[in-house]
Amino acid sequence: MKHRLAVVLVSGMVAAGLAFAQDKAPKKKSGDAKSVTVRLAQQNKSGESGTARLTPAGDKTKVEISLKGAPKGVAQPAHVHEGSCAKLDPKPKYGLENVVDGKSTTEVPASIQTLTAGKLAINVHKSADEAKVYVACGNIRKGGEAKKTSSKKMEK
Ligand SMILES: [Cu+2]
Repeated sequence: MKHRLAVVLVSGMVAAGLAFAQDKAPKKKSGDAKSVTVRLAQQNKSGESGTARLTPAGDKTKVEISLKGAPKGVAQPAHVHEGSCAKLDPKPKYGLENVVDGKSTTEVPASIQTLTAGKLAINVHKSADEAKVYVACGNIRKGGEAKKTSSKKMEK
């Protein structure tokens, strides 16, 4: 009797566990790689803001930065960093072409899945001499928007 109860309990738990696992499963894997646009917000009152467009190019990703308010003729270093704009790892993860007159195009040796899967951010520095000053930054997130949370559960 007691034994049987235990079996029922265990199988119940297994079933629950499976249901839980399946609940988490339907997250689209790699598959359809679409381009992602990252909004670059100004930092340190730079007056520079814009976008970085990430377009899949096979196992690489084309990153196109477009900034408004960038100083004319100044080369501004840009990188992909680990972390978020609020808390950036100062060591660049991937280098990007310098932003000149607000424009920069780079092919980064990482797939768009890789770039959007991790906690990465794109930032632009004021100049080579003043690289410590960040002028714009944007967090790379899937789909570009952080809105569609998976909270299907509905809060009441
Ligand atoms: Cu940087």
